[in-house]
Amino acid sequence: MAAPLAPFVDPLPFPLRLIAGERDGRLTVRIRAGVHKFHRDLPASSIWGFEGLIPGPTIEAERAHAVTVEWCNQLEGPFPVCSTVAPEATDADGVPVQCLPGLSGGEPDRHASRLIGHTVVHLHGALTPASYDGWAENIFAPGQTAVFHYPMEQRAALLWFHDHVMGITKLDVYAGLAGLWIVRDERERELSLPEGPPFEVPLLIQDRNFDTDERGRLTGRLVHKTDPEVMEAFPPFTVVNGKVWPVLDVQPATYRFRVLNGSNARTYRLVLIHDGGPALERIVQIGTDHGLLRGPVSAPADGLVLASAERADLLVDFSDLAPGSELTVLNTAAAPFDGSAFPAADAPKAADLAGLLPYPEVLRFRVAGEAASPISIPRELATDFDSPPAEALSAAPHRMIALVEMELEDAPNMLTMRELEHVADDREGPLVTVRDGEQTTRYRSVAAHFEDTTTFFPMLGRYEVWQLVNLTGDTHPIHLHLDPFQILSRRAIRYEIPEGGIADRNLTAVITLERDRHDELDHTIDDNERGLKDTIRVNPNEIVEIAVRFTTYSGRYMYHCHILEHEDRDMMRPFVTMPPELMPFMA
Ligand SMILES: [Cu+2]
Repeated sequence: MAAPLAPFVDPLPFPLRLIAGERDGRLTVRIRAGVHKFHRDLPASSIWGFEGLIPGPTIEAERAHAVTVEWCNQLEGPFPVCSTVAPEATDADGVPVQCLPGLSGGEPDRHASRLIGHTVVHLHGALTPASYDGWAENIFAPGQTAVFHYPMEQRAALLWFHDHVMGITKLDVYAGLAGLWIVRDERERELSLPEGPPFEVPLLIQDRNFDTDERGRLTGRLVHKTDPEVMEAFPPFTVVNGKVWPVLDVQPATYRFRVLNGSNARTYRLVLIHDGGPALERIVQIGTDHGLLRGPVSAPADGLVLASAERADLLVDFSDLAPGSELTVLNTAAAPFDGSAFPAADAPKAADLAGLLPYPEVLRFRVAGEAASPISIPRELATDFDSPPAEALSAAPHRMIALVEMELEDAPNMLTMRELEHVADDREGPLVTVRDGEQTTRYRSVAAHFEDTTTFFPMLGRYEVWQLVNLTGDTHPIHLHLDPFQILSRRAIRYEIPEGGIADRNLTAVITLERDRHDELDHTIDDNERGLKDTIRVNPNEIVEIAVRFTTYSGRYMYHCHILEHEDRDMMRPFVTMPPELMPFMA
């Protein structure tokens, strides 16, 4: 399908830098309406942004140097995004409407058009006291200010801050309320990694759609469009640092890319193409969500997968390339993503309307200018973490969470996370039965919706094992607030859910820990997932086990799917971290 915008004509913008150390750790960030040009040939778009910018400014902080941010809500309506549900999933030519600009016959959602700018800011990946974590219901109105204190007692990593308002995160983030936050530390400096421009380049990848006028021309007005069959928005235009399909001139040198998938729902599988074929060997990944891996790893053979909110710290070597060389980053992940493979060699043919991927283009690099010496990559990177000790895990409480999708008539499907409680063998009623070899364990569902009773009270300092079992057809990136975690296992399951087994709160299912014969996924853990993560992909027909140890701060936090349309409806739950001394007093 011919693109209505020319790719690779806008230079990649670098977000404005706000270096906390130059301002005594005290920052003021105004949250306000603005205008932004997403592409040379698009009219300016109305947006909401931190400092009125897309992306918001990148805040750079030092480990153990606290940062206080005064978040000043100066938003004002009208809400800049037209939100709509198209009446049909495809147009008269059979093209999925989500691949097309415009409203596709949908009515603008009148509730969305009346939003006036309530917000709350969450710093994703930060070890933050609960009162500054951006609880989804602690909303501040236009004219109100929140002063949040971030201790920054954490290792170097790429974090990001974004709106987190109950029920409308998908709209507020889509309107532009997102920015990057980099924590730096001495370990990274010992490794002589590039810091700042030109060789350290943040890449915030998102997808956006725009309205059209009566003649079919793009107007620049942001459109969040879903359809009766797909409740997530998968817009056709990939936007990097605020530009559709930009181009970056690079010197023949090694670059450090700090990559974040900040899309509402889309998962990317990024493949670097040079001379018509994959050039993944040029990429070395050194860090993940919470910073450095123990050692550098190669890109996965199919390409680098990043679901919403996942990050990658990459070194890419252009040092041997002649001026004029061009390399292109393509996305091969169909949407909604279900973990299916796609060979990197086929990336130039990845366009797939049925997979809501009309344009695989992401970004182009054009080699120009002076050669600089390549970086030698140390074999040992992080030295400050190990796998969770076996004795800690054997004593760890286990928590089982089932991800389920309930189909509804005349309303978008509802996704929930069912917290499951172990019950005795003679228990009757709607139960989840898990068969693992000879062992059978039964559970009942004790919570499903955000407002249901809190059932998770992790004790500070103690390891816990969380088991996330996916009973839906799509991959869900599950994010825990507060501390990072490590993945322990990813295993195939098969399951049966009887007719009516997914009720509003109850759940009936039989889960067997063995591969379904129709299941083609390999359920492996990628090398780049063996670091400190805060968001983990849980693929269909899969159970993922993670080990988490909450530290430092007691209070009420959230965990949720980071597909924003899922988080808003209703894949989010609270947990309360508790100091050990107070546990005996819990009823
Ligand atoms: Cu989800």
